[in-house]
Amino acid sequence: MTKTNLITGFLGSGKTTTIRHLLAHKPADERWAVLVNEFGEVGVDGALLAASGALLKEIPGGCMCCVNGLPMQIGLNALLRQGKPDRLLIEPTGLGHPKQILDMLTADVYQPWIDLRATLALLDARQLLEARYYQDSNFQDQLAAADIIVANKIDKLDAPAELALSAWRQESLGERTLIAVSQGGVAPSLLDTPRQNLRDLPAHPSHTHSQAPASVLAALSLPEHQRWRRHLNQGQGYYGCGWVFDAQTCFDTIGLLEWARLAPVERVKGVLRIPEGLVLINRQDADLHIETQSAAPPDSRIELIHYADSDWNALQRDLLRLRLPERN
Ligand SMILES: Nc1nc2c(ncn2[C@@H]2O[C@H](COP(=O)(O)OP(=O)(O)OP(=O)(O)O)[C@@H](O)[C@H]2O)c(=O)[nH]1
Ligand SMILES: [Mg+2]
Repeated sequence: MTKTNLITGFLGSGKTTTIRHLLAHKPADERWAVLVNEFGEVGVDGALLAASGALLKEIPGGCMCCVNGLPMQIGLNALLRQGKPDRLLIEPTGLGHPKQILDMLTADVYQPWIDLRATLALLDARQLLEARYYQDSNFQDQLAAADIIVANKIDKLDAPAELALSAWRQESLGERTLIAVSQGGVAPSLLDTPRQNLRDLPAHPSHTHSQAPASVLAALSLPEHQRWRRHLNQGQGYYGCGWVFDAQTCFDTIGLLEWARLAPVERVKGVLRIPEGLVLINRQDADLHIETQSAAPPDSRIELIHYADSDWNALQRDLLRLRLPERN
């Protein structure tokens, strides 16, 4: 049986950062797998996790609790049967609700395969101060479903956020554990905590995505001779726009970083080719994280997500201008 944990938390709260930390600190003799599902069509978290060496399966384009869970079941079956991992970490989209996923993981069919352990919910306590977050049913359900609350980004907490966290703790934590960390610094041993939180969560039948189910399964690759492609997505009150560019497209590093820093959206994540190799860009509001690596990526991809529809054409025009002329 594969020990399995759900790593939930709202958009940009630090799920992928936590999974990267856990993978970097896992027992050396264990084989771990990650199933990651993203709101955007373009799938960037997989690229962020690619260097970790874990067995990886991505489900972009909506949330895996929808479309009868079919994409998730296919991904899950492939990982469990082919990979036979010792541990599986599942990162659902930050804009998804956990009930269907937990129901699926505890269904009879998975009993011989999955040993479900504690669910962790990442929380950026600054979001407890903003109605747009704390009134969001996904935000609430993710916290309600968790066995362990991981208050991440403590380096960023000011006095009001600390007060909000302490009030939330008194009102809502109950018997559960809360740990405060930065950069997802969770000890792997915490993953073995048994599941304790068996409360019945509300389902959200009205939850829909703009994409047809079939598109969720469609391989996201560029047709031959096409240099780039854009993908729009919408659901859960959020709007996303992602671009994929072919392997030859290379971007001006400084211009690209400025574009990513200033784009008037809540979330930016991408893995793109630059003259030096590749750049990983990960921005949640003003939290910007950049890493460079020397190997060129198989393609360039970037996703923007915002709580309102945005002028994607203007953003696209500026992004396209940052492509460097090709050297022969
Ligand atoms: N300052 C600070 N930034 C952090 C911390 N943890 C994560 N971040 C940053 O927060 C942003 C989002 O982190 P991710 O780990 O990608 O968040 P996520 O929950 O996986 O995001 P989605 O998958 O898009 O929902 C990135 O820019 C991270 O570098 C932290 O402890 N402190
Ligand atoms: Mg993520």
